[in-house]
Amino acid sequence: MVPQFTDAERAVHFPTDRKFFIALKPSVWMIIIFLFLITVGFAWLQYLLYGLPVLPALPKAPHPAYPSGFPVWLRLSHWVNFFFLTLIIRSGISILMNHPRLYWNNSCKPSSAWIRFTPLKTPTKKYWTSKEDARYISPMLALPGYRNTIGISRSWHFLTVPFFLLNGLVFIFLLLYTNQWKRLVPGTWEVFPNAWHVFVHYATFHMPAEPNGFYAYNALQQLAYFSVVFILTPVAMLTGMAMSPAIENRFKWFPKIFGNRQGARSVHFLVMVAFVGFILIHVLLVMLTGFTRNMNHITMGTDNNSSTGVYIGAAIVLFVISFCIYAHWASWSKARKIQKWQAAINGTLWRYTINRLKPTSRFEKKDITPYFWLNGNMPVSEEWKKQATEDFIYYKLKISGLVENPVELSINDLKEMGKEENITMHHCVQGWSGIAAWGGVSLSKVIALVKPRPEAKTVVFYSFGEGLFGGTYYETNTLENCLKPQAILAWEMNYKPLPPEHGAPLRLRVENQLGYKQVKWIRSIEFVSSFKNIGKGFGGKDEDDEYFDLLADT
Ligand SMILES: Nc1nc2c(c(=O)[nH]1)N[C@H]1C(S)=C(S)[C@@H](COP(=O)(O)O)O[C@H]1N2
Ligand SMILES: [Mo]
Repeated sequence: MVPQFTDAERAVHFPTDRKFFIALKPSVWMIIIFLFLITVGFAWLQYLLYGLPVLPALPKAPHPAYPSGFPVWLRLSHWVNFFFLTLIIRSGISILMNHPRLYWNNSCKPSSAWIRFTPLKTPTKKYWTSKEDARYISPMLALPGYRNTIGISRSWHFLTVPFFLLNGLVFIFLLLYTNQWKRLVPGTWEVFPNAWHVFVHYATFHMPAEPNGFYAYNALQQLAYFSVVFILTPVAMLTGMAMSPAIENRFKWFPKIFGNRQGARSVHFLVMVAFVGFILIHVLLVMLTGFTRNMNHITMGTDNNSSTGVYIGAAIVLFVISFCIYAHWASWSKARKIQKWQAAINGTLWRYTINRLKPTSRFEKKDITPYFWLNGNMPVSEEWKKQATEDFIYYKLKISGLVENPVELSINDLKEMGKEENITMHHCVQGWSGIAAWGGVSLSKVIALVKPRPEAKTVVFYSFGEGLFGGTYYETNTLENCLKPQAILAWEMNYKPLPPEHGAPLRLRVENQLGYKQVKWIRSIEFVSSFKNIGKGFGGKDEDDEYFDLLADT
């Protein structure tokens, strides 16, 4: 079921090489083998030397110290959670494949990746963009799948996250409000040795004696559920937030909880792997330990062997699968709606919270990363090429639109206005980052010079280069955002003239925004009342053509 792609879309989204590929660094293999040996290996050793450990008896009937049965809110939130988690994981996989490499360092040099989902260890092409580097993923596995679909996959991811969170908060609140928390929160440190003893059973292919899950869980089960609710989910949230430029620019310490932005991204991925691992084992054990009874627990809230629970469970799973098929269809037929919904919900949330704080974070010289990925098609325009051969001495930046004083400025004119220097982190929407020193004129000075009229609310930056599907690359920013201290027009990168591949002669830096706002090869600037009449009207080339986040003013 390949959507009706045009030829250009097909070339981008459905490349000829669609093989799934995964490679880990040897040191990562060593860690996995080591972890396997100290868990499964020791379990076997203990079993062979001392036999199976004895497990404490757990109640099989109502017990005053344990909650009894599963109230309706708990059953509901369990399935609501399943629904949103499915969407979050599937869209997350799509996002991951847009930059199919994970690192522990901010430099993101391809060869430093600890895991990659592309056969290309080190790209050999001189101008190799991160959009070219993206990999295909089957829509059976990911939402919406295919290649270079980050706009739509992010829309799904962020549309579902607030509901997933809300459901989780209601769940935790009711858990604590009732005595159901006793199911998940261990009452004694004995839970650790007991969990190990249960693990020795599983690892050596013995089923431990079953408590009745209606009243109590075994120690390993309890620890697993506890970790999912109280460790995995919060870590997923924190690592997700640590990747955001809006947060990093207000709270520089935040990504450092995980080392750096890439550490956060790697941990975010590992949390996903843990979730998937948990779901697989959880479902398997539900099946192996009295499937019909267990299904009645979690659907009907009854503790018997009638087949109703299995039917309801199957119906819910069918519903979730149907929704995934619908979401696949909607990703192509209703992409604009999904993009707008996402912006309406999260844009509003952000506007009232983080956006009110001033972006400030700056880095130091020692933080500058030796590697900096490239993105965007190099300009093919003759005008730019000619100017490039002349070192841009005849270049004139045209500033027009709703201003009192339209101007044409050479790079020298701009230099005379004074230089601002910023060492900042670049956050590409696809996942990579880099830290560089940028030198250029503060946008607020340029704005003061041209004197925008009161109707001017938005600033458009037009490039010499083209977008992924052709046509002039442009992005807009609110006038307000352009007045923030970190907004500069840069002609220097790392204390040297801006190299052609990074946007010579002039590029935008607005560090509280994602990478796609940092227009390279700027040809002209226009002040307008709204971005609605520019391009397709969504605020930028990537928003127009690739459904990127509509967040004009973070
Ligand atoms: N003209 C133009 N500017 C652009 C792009 C583009 O495609 N065309 N891509 C953007 C994106 S998505 C990123 S991540 C940054 C990358 O900047 P770099 O190549 O200097 O790393 O440029 C931004 N500016
Ligand atoms: Mo990007």
